[in-house]
Amino acid sequence: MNYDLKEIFECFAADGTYLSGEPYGSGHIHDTFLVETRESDKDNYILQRLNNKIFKNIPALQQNIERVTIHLRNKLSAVPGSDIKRECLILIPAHDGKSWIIDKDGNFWRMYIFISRHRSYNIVDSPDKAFEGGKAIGRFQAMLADMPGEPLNETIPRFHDIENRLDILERTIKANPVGRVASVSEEITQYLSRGEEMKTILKLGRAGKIPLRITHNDTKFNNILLDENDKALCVIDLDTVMPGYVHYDFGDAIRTVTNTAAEDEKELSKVRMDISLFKAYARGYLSETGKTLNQVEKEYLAFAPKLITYTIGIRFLTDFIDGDNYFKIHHEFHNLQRTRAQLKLVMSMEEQYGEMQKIISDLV
Ligand code: ADP
Ligand code: GN1
Ligand code: MG
Repeated sequence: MNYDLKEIFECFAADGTYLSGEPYGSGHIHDTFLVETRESDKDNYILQRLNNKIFKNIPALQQNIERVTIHLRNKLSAVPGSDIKRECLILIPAHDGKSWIIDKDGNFWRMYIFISRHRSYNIVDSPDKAFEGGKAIGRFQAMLADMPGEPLNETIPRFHDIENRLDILERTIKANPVGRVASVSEEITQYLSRGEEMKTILKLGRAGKIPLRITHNDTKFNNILLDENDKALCVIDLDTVMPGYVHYDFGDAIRTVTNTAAEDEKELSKVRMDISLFKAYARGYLSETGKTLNQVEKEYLAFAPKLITYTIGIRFLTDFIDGDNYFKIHHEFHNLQRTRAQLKLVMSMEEQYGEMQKIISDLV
């Protein structure tokens, strides 16, 4: 699809003149473009066509992001030497004052300042980077802990609720809309056999042992930008910031930080969890949150990566059976490849679970 990026850019009250616009990044949800401006002393921008099949209420989504980014900006302004434009996302309002526009074809768009001189990684290759990732997410949760006002809108209902994800998988298997079920019977068996154990966090929440906090809910490592020295810079992709358990953020970060291969690695022997990266991330994370988390939250941190890797695996499997309607894919079996790689990673975590528990208990 070709969009008139210049015309869309000009709907926003940006500083600078449109020079060029190109697809950018490797997100699975929105269509993201980098817009460069003509003037070398003006910001560049990230323009996004929002996926409104997935996010059904864009005004509610944008309201969350406005609140969160303003709160973060206020916090950072009080820190001497902070670089606001790079340490927190800044939305550019449209000329009507709203933080999004609808184009003539009914597409929703929003625009952020492009965070300059950042580094973004899909695979993490050193404990130092993992540690910085942990600090970034820990600090993010800590800064949002005192955000005033009503709870945030639930932009995707029951997003990490594993009972919900298992229900959707079972319904999709029954419907078998594109006839793929028979081809994935082994994967279905493997995933379903772990279902009961994965309800642990939900049960702790229901029993009042772990609180709902403001969490990010999509902490894969490419949503954490590092600076030119590979130090934590900014947490991006705020679409799913809403009430959640800290385990969701810890788990998703570990899923991506510790994987020795890509999320969609075809060669499964390359996929495993690197425990040294687990340890480094946990150290960074607990250095920022150790004082706020309760005992039960801490105790179950080691369990969280299995849960979230499993949950994302279930979602890839469901999307494959459903005919690839949710995640962007680049080839026919992409979601299946992702499903298998996540399962392999769950197994690697299961093998190293004892060590993970020991690392956490030594740290807390
Ligand atoms: P998706 O939900 O599709 O993953 P994201 O909001 O994460 O969308 O954006 C996709 C990619 O665009 C990110 O992974 C990152 O590389 C890049 N990106 C997004 N916002 C910014 C920003 N403000 N500055 C620099 N890069 C950004
Ligand atoms: C999506 O938006 P992105 O690409 O950062 C997805 C996450 C998955 C992830 C898997 C809103 O994240 O939940 O964990 O893909 N985001 C949404 O890579 O569904
Ligand atoms: Mg993203």
